[in-house]
Amino acid sequence: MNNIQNAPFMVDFIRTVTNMYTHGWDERNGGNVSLLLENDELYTYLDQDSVIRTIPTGFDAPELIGKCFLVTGTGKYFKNVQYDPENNLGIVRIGKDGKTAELLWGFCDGGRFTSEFPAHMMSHTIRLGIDPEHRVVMHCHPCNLLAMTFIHDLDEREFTRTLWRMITECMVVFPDGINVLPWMLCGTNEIGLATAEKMKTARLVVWAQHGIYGTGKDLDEAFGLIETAEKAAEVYMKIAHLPIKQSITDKELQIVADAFGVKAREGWLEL
Ligand code: 2HA
Ligand code: ZN
Repeated sequence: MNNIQNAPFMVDFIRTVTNMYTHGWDERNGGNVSLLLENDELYTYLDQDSVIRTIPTGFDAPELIGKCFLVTGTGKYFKNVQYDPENNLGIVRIGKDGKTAELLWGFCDGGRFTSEFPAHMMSHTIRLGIDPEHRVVMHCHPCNLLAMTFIHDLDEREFTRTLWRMITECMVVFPDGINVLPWMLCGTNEIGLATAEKMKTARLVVWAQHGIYGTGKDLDEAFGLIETAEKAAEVYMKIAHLPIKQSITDKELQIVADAFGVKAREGWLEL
């Protein structure tokens, strides 16, 4: 068996959550990430028959049976992951009943996966149905996006159009836009279902007064989506209270979309 701590997916995951921490997106135990692994690759590092323990998930995910995820632990701090991955992270496989997670590695102090596991697994299910290359669900608390949910209309079309206008390349990075959930209690199946529903039409979902979810085919893509949206929100928070002299028009946003070969969310530009 190869040493799992050297696995490319492990190295990439640890670098990513460390980077999220240093960006200030994950105070204390804030944030959570899950990465769908390739079983063939994973089983060169782990014995697939050695289940450390089973953990009930509290929901049913028949589409994910047999799939394995590297996921952050509940109550764990992103800042500590790089120093003790086996305690702060875990690899779980969704069991044959669709309702149990089989721990294959990690959570070595008896811990378990993130409290947002329902939102992660339900979002994986939806995104995989849309894009078979989908692999990552990422949640964090970036300051400017959060701040924006206090002062901006939460209508997702208006929220997105504001962000599209803040940096020319936003249209290229998230042409599908950003969906928005009103404030809801976190860590529940209800917010998981609501998040997954929003994932049907966008790879970014804001939780008002809480944070954001990003998804993608790899860790860089999910990170880059959040990074770009957060940068745009930062520009907005710097200018929202100032007189605006000029901006990017919807016509110009369409020119960007055409130039980069992307399609803006249907009906979201006023042309
Ligand atoms: O505790 O971010 O949403 C981790 C979270 C919950
Ligand atoms: Zn959170």
